[in-house]
Amino acid sequence: MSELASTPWQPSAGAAQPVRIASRKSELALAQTYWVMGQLQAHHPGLPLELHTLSTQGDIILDVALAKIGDKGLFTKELEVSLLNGSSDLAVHSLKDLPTRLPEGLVLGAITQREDPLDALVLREELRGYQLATLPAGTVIGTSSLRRLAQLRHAFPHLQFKNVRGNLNTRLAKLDRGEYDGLILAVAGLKRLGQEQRIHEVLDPSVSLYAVGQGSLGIECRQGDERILELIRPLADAEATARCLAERAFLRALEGGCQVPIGVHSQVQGEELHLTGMVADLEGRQLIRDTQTGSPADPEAVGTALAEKLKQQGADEILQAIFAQARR
Ligand code: DPM
Repeated sequence: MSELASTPWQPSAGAAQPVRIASRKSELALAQTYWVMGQLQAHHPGLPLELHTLSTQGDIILDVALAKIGDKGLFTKELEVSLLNGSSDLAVHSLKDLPTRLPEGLVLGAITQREDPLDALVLREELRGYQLATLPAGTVIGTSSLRRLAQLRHAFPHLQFKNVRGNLNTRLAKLDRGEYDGLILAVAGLKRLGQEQRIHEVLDPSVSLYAVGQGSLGIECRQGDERILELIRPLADAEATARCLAERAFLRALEGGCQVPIGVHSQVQGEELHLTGMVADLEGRQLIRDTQTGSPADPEAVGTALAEKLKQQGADEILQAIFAQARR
């Protein structure tokens, strides 16, 4: 009798159910999804993975200002539908594109370690050496983010701002064709695409706060899907999770989607979580900003308390005026 005969049958790794991963197909989205796939492979050698690429509304409607198409899940909805109808098992998003209220039945299974969350200025080559503060009056800066627009108008009234759409490479191509003098882009996206060397200036949070969740990836899956939740658990980063949950609770309490001038800056220092937030009007005339400190063990309480502070200073009135304007 061979001892092999008594060894229970073990399914080979290849026989496991493949994990079906939903992603947008832009170069940045794929770079992010490949990173997640690499992490899954490293933590679970032999786990079969299947990539499903989908287009979202935000990829299809390219000629309309982001602020005018509305915000609810512009870059995420089609991926969520594929989770809900069972054609994929997890979706990888730029966390900042993911609405703060998820559809019934889906959860944010993991928030990954954060890339630099700050924004950066990228200029035409001929303008090398300039910074936002020193650029000649009337210089044309491209962004479709109301958050960036409001804060930069506030700090640099001498500059002009123009809407820009398209994925990151499309935007850089428009800059190189001379359609803009400069662009404001997330450091995280530039780094992930290997375009970090194009950065001329990183915007200090004292000048411009970043978007909620910027620089982190959110992995979304079905609620109660224990197999997937277990598989993605090792990809969660404790500090990024505390910071991003505080930021998302802040945005949720202000009822803000991704297309409102709301920015944040967060830090974990030992047993303290610091969250700074701001709300501004579109002209950058009125800008309210404050800070709240609390425990990283209860990050959502920090975000909610900060929202309350800003509301007491008139944040609701500013946001209501913006919504009324958008409906017109
Ligand atoms: C959202 C905004 C932008 C993206 C608005 C905002 C930027 C639009 C623009 C919600 N999603 O930030 O206030 O620049 O005109 C997006 C980018 C990344 C994720 C590109 C970017 C990469 C950075 C990251 C588009 N979503 O912001 O330069 O992983 O956070």
